[in-house]
Amino acid sequence: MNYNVVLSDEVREALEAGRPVIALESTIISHGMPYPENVKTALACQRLARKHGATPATCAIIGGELHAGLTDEQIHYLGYKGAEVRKVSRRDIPYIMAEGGDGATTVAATMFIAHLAGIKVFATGGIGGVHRGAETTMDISADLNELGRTPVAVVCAGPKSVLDIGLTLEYLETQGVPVVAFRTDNVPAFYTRNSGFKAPCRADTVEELSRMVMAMDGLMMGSGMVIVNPIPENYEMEPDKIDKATIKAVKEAEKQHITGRDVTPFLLKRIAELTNNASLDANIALVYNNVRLAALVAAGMHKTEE
Ligand code: PSU
Ligand code: MN
Repeated sequence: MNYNVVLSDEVREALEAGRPVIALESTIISHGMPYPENVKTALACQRLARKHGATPATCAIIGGELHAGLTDEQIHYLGYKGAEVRKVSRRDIPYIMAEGGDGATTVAATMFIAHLAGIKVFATGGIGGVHRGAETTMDISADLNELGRTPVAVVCAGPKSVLDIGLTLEYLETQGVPVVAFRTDNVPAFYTRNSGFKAPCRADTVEELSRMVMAMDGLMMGSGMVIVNPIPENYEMEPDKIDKATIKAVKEAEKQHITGRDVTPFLLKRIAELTNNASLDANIALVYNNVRLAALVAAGMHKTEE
């Protein structure tokens, strides 16, 4: 077995030269969006990262090996196979490695790979969190514990409304994870810019964010951070519309006894269907927005170091 992360040429060269690199996840490709939009979006994210000064390292497990930096063919493969590819969170890594299998990595598993590779900033759409009803189901994403134990900064558009946002923030506080909102006082809720929950801290410049990541890293805190970046205004969805679709999807999931790793992909798919794919356009726009910010933050860390 190969315990080293397999780096693409571009990622290896950037890391060796000390140039900015950002991680990108792959569950969003296989389970988070339909084909072919998923492949198009993943490739566009990579171009966008480069444009803003960072080398993209899309992470996944291929043939039992951990990868940071994929070829276009590998991205196409994960997107085309979609939900047939196993969704891999931290707990699944040893199994997939031992089997020599393929896996699309969640935020938790991508953070793990990014850290092994020496990558400190990571962009995605939404992180997992504490699900509504977690007081009985105990459904709390492994993403939150990973944030408490792995020093990688994750740029996202806030917890999705399928989650209990208040409990997600409490859990992150317990895990010692900073949640910093970019240019807003409130925690955004993925499709909408304001969840109604006040953010624990706020930053108005990329430089502040870069310095926060450097502090986390320099102090060797051993834990990560969340940068919440609200969806661009022109893509924001109507809270009512998204709430209705969310409540319906959550009820359906309960009724159909959807559990474990299937919950989040089921909810994402149903909400897209119930909103006639308006949620998909919003999802793509917010991911681009996050990739851009992550690239600037990573590049900013290098500037500040000089
Ligand atoms: N939220 C989204 N899109 C996604 C996910 C979450 O809006 O694609 C994916 C991410 O990969 C995240 C994972 O890490 O779902 C969380 O799954 P779970 O709740 O099973 O931990
Ligand atoms: Mn879960």
